[in-house]
Formats: sequence, C-alpha cells, structure tokens
Amino acid sequence: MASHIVGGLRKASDAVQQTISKDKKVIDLQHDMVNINSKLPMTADHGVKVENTDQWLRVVDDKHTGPSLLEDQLAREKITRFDHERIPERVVHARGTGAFGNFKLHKSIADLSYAGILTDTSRNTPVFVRFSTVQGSRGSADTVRDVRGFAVKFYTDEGNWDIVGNNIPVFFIQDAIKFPDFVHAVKPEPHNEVPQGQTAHNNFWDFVYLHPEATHMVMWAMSDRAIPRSFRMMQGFGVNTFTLINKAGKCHFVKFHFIPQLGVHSLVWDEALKINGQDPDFHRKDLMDAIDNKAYPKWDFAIQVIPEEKQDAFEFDVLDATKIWPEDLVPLQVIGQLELNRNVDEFFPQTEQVAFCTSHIVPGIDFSDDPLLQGRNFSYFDTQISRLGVNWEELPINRPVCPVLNHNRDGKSRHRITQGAVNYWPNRFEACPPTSATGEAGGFQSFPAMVGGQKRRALSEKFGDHFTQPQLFYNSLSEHEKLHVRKALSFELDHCDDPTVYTRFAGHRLAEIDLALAQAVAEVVGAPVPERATSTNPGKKAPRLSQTEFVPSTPSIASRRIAILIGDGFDAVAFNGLRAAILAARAQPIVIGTKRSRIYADGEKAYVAAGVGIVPDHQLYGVRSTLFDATFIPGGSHIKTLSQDGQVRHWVAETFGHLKALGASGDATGLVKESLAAAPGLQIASSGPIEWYGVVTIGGIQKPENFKETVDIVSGAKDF
Ligand code: HDD
Repeated sequence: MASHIVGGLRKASDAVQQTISKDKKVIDLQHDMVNINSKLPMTADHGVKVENTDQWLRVVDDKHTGPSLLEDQLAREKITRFDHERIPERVVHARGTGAFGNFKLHKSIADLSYAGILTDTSRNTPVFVRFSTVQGSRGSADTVRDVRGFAVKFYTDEGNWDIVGNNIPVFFIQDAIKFPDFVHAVKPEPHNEVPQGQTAHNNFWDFVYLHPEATHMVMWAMSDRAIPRSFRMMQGFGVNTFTLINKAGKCHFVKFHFIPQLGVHSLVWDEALKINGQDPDFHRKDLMDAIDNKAYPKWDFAIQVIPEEKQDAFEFDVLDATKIWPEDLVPLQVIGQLELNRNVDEFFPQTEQVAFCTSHIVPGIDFSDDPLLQGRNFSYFDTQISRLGVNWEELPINRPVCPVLNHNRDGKSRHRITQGAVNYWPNRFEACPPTSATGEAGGFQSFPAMVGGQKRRALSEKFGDHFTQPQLFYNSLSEHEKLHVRKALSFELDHCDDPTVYTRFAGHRLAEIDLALAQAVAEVVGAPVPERATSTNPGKKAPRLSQTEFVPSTPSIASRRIAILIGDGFDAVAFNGLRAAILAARAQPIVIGTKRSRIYADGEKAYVAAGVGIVPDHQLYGVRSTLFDATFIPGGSHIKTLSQDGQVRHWVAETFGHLKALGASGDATGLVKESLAAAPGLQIASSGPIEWYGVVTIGGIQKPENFKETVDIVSGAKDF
C-alpha cells in the first residue's frame, strides 16, 4: 500500500483547493491548529520552555546512581498526561475512520422542506464523514463481516445536521429499548471476551433467532454488503424515517440515501479473512490513499418521500426500521452530491472526538414516531457525555460554523468564555433571547403533529410481519450473491458450538425465508435438515436490492490498485506500456519485485551506473495478491525466477480465484497457465462455460488439460 500523506489540504487539486479554502469548517478549525514542524521550542503545558525531556531528575552519587525525585514536575506532567491519553471507546462503532468534504444540492426541494441545505443550490456545505464497523473494538480489523457505519455531519448555516446511518438500509431491532440487549449479544461474550470483530458466536445467533424482527438485517449482513471492497464503494442509508416540513406546514415522511458513484463492490469472504491479517487498516488506508491521489469519492444524495396522508398505504409500517421502502413503490429522487476531499490533520481530535447525534436536525427537517429513532435521539447525546464530557459540542470538530450562544454554562472542560452578567432567560437585558421573544425567523419549531391515545408498550400490527422483506431481499439477489449468503451463514453457524443455537436458526428460521437455503445450510452445519418451508415465499422481488445493479454510469478503474510483478530481466516495453496505461486511467500501478532493491529489465545491466531500472514499491513476501484489484506480469527472462517461486504461483492462482483481472504478456502467459492448472480451487461445478474469466494475455495461452470449461466464476474462491 503506497504510503499516504496526512494533511490532504496541501495536495488537493486546484478546483477542490479553491472550494476548500473558502470552506467555513476549514477556516473554523484553523483557530485551533498548531504545527509541530514549526521549530518552536518545546514547552510544558503551562508554557515554560523544557530543557530536558529525556532524564528524570534524580539525586545521584559519583557513579550517577540514586533515587528519582517526585519533585520533577516536568517528568510528572509527561507521565500523567500519558497515563490519561485514552478516553472510552464508542460502545459500538469503535473502529472507524473519517474525512472532510462538502455537500452540494443540485435540486431544491422547497416543495417538501424549508431547510436551507435542501433548498439553496448555491451553497457548498462542509461535511465530516466517519465510516466504521460496529462490533469490534478500536484496534480491530477493517475487513471483518459487519455492518458499516456511515455517519455524516453537515455543518450547515443553520447549525449541524447529522445523518447517523449505515451501509445497510434496515436495522436488527424495531424498538430502541432492545438496543442494550442487542449490543450485549453481538459484542464479545461476557465470560471470555470472545470473539473480536465478528458475529460468528452463540450469543449473536441466539439473539437473532429469538428476535424474528432481526431476520431482514441478518440476511443483509450475511450478504456481500457486509464485506465492502472500500468505504468508497458502499451505499449509505439514514435507515430511520424522518420528516420534511415545508413552508406551508405540510409534512412528508422521508428516508435518506447516499449512492456511491463508483458503484457498490465487495470483497469475497476469503479475501476479507486474509486481509484481516495482512492489512488490518485496509479500508482506512484505501480512503486516505484515494483522497491523497485526488480520486475523491462521491455519492449521489437521494431521498424517498411518502406524503403524511399515505402513511397507512403500504403493507409495511413506514415507521418500522426493519423495513425498506421498495424503490418500485417509492422511487428515489437524486437531489445532491456528497464528496470527500480532505484527510484529517490528526486522528484523535477529529476522527475520535467527532460525535454524532440523530437529534441534530435543522429547521425544515423533523423526526417521526419511528420507535427506534425516538430512542436514538436520547442515546447519542448521552453517550457523548460519557465519552467526551458535557461540553463535547465545543470541541473543534463538533462545533457548528454558525454562531452558538445560549445560557447553558459550566460543566467539566468548559472552554468558551461568555461575557455578560446573566445566564438565564428572561433577563433584564433581554440578552440572548429565543426567537419566540423577538419574532425573528429561523428558530426551530417542532411540527405540530396531532397525538393522542393510551399509554402502552406496543407497536402497530404491521411491525409483526418479519419475513416478507427478508424474502424480498433474498429473492432479489443474483445467483452468486445467494451462494455467498449461503456460505456466510454456513461459516457463522459453524462457529456456534451450542446445538440449540445453530439448529434453531438453520433448521427453522431460514426455512421461513427459503427452503433450499435452509436445507443447504442445515446440512453443512450439522443441523436437522428441514423438510418444508415454515412460511410461504411468493417469490416477489424488488429493484436495486442486488448490489450488481449498482454499476457506475461510466465504468472506471480510477483509484484501483494494480500489482505488476517483476524480477531482474522483465520486459521493459510491456512493463512501461502497461504502467502508462494504468496511470492514464488514473489507477495506481504498484510494482512488486522479487526484492525492494533496484531491479533491471532485460538487457539493462549495462546501464547500472546511470541508475536506470526500477525500485519496486514492495517485495513479493511483503504483500499478498489480496491487497490488489488486479495483477499484471510482463514477459521477459525474469519468468525463469518467478516461475520457481511458490509465492508467485500462489499469487496468480489466488488472483484468479478471487475473480480479479489477471494480465500476462510473452513468457508470463506460460507462468499463468501453469499456476492455474495447479490450483485446486478452480474446478467447481457451475451453470455455464466461463472459460478464462478475467485473464488477459498477449502472446497466446493454452488452457491446461485438466481445466474444466465450467469454472464457476463466483465460487472460484472456494478452496482459497
Ligand atoms: Fe447507533 C453509534 C448507526 C441504532 C446508540 N450508531 C453509531 C454510529 C453509527 C450508528 C454510524 C457511529 C457514529 C460515529 O461514527 O461516531 N445506530 C446506527 C444506525 C442505527 C442505530 C443506522 C439504526 C437505525 N444506535 C442505535 C440505537 C441506539 C444507538 C437504537 C440506542 C438506543 N449508536 C448508539 C450509541 C453510539 C452509536 C451508543 C455509540 C457511539 C456514539 O453513539 O456516538 O449512542
């Protein structure tokens, strides 16, 4: 992985640089920035210059031995500050990474909302986005099978608006009161703190069996959505139902969507497992590298809207977070674009201290009675107090770009100094009045909804339909996606050792969704195989639930990582030609050598003194094929060396097995042929002839004799 450079501001392209230099949040953050490279002398926290930070003050004899003095205030400060560096990690979504960018509205929706950010197309609203996994702790790996958080903070002119979403459009539970149970069940088990970064354990599968409402999200979590190739290549969903309020006081239900312009792409499970060990920072580096390389990720921002009077018009309850609004029933309207274009300057004060709240909405946007959202509106503000202290909204990353003034005061780590003699309303100076007192426009007004009824712990009847939508999701997947779901379920339930858990889920719950799926999983995990479906699946499908439907309008390899394998004696013409083509397509050529010392092309030795040849980015044993999107091997006399190296053969077979493009020229075609012929995982039954899927060679290549024409491109990874 090419090393990234922090401080993306320096590296931004001209157009983006111009936008960034006017960005209100960038200007705001500069008040709090210092530069460690400024060559200014070191000081203690109270400002006194430090003379020595290497030796503790001691009473020493003539051999310089003797006790250390507690009196050394500088040493004590250094140790004390270090002792207190850690803050509690997020109780969920602890592992994450963030970046800055902006939001541009293309189409005003003034007919639906009076929010400035949703009506003023001339604005460039600064944003901070944090992506995360849910289950693992701060140090867990990036490519685990998990839901990804997709939290967006819009620094709008009217205050901060947070969409705290995920890359899956539904949630495990319907009522926020279940959240502690759910999180306890998904997290490492209490007696032994195992497992880390996975749902593959008894407690999770026990919980989801006992909560049929979780079935829909479980199906998504077992699909390829839960192992994204990149944060840049996944959808974002607000999940909960919010409302939009227009000037006329009309209310519409709304769901928010972010659709990646690069398309939706995933790893295969074998890759994800391997990358966990090979590069646990794979996703965060991918995002930073893309931004440093000016391949700024972009998402279309879209809404789905249901008028208030149509609330009861669907077979699902529009307030149920375990249900999607199928796009054939409620179409998506694209109204804006989100772009990320600047890496953080420092992780802790920005990515770690950023704090989102679903309750942070701006005038023109309001909540709904979605029972999950209502509880979230309490939980987020509360958790920030435990993580960051009550004054968390004063932290630079969290403070709005519009003026903030009120009578909230004091508390731990109060930073702001408010001048004036009063801290209450009303006051004799009429200082800091709410807009209701002045008649000024723009104060947040809750939508005057009619409410009434009994006080009861109850949800509407439609919340009780738990299987229609998981069936809809599963039916809508392509064959290879279904296969991946089956394998994911088989993997996860295999990690449950309590027969009650895997037997009930595989043998009973899955039979509510799809009998063939239930039978296949039950057999493989050792559960009694169900003979009949426990619910009828009418076979209904909905558009754009399969991620294969998210193909970018202009297919591109921009920002993709392409490995070029070389040793001494590579063919310089093929190498240079392909590298130039990769660069022209704005992808990243990454040269992998037999060593990271200078490597020479065929016939190049004579020029050693002139310093030609190439110093590879990595040596063969420092990285693995899994970290690249494609591989090219140029021909040349280096093939003699490469073909004797098991690592190279494994690289080729693994690339093919993971369904990645594989290119070879000249003598390298023979190496590819031999490596694939020897790979056991390629002979798998399939629906049709695929042949050499994804293999491009120059100079001809023969199929190995034992190679089956019917390689299943999807499960090529089977034995890897
Ligand atoms: Fe949550 C964090 C997304 C339900 C309580 N949640 C958190 C983050 C994301 C989500 C992306 C990380 C934010 C960041 O990057 O700092 N959560 C969701 C979604 C949900 C959801 C999409 C369902 C629609 N969450 C949910 C419920 C509750 C919480 C029902 C509690 C009743 N979530 C929290 C939390 C966290 C959190 C405990 C932990 C850290 C934080 O808030 O800031 O309050």
